[in-house]
Amino acid sequence: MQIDLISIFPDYFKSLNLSLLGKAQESGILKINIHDLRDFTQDKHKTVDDAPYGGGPGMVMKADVWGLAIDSVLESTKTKPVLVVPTPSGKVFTQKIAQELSSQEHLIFINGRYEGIDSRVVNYYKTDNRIKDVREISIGDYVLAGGEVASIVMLEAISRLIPGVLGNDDSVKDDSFAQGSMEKLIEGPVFTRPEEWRGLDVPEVLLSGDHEKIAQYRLEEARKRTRLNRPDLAP
Ligand code: JAH
Repeated sequence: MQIDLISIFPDYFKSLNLSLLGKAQESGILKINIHDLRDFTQDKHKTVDDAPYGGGPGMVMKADVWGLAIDSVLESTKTKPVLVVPTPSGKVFTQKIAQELSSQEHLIFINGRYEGIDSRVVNYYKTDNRIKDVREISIGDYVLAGGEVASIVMLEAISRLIPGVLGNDDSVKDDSFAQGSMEKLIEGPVFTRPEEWRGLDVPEVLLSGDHEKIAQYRLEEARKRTRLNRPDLAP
């Protein structure tokens, strides 16, 4: 998969060279390109924003600069990318959206700052045949200072679903089991050695070797935790 990210703070994406994502790039499964939006300005002050029409607080990012930046990525590829726009006004990001995006050939993330990007940019690319789809996505009901951190969150969720990216495919299988079954549960508690720590014991059933009992125990714990922390998911 190819991923292009455009931002006025490209250094945010240095973290994508670490861990899972770094390995996926080294192995060639993932090709990540970072672009500095200011490279597409045309004035000597490298202006990326201007006052909002109609007045109001803050600044809006300029459509012309964004248009040149996105076009430059499109001119460098023969693919039809999906354009991902992190915004608090988008549809909420879910595991299902992560799965959909993980099967795409090419994603472009455009990262706004200030009060956001001139709305004509998204409208323009919605009807541009060079783009497969435009997805405006929020990662939750809070406002960030810009889209960069939301892009990193989405990229981590997406890339671990790409075959070969996660070293151990079993943990992805576990996710899809939790997703695919009729009852959607959050995971219960987990334990590792030592058996006793500061007077706290590991639940006996997990040491029993009785896999039937263990599965039963984990299901009940997952249900308890789901009722307590995620009543919205509880049956
Ligand atoms: C803020 C551009 N829900 C996550 C999210 C995503 C993007 C932004 N805020 C929150 C944002 C300012 C400018 C995007």
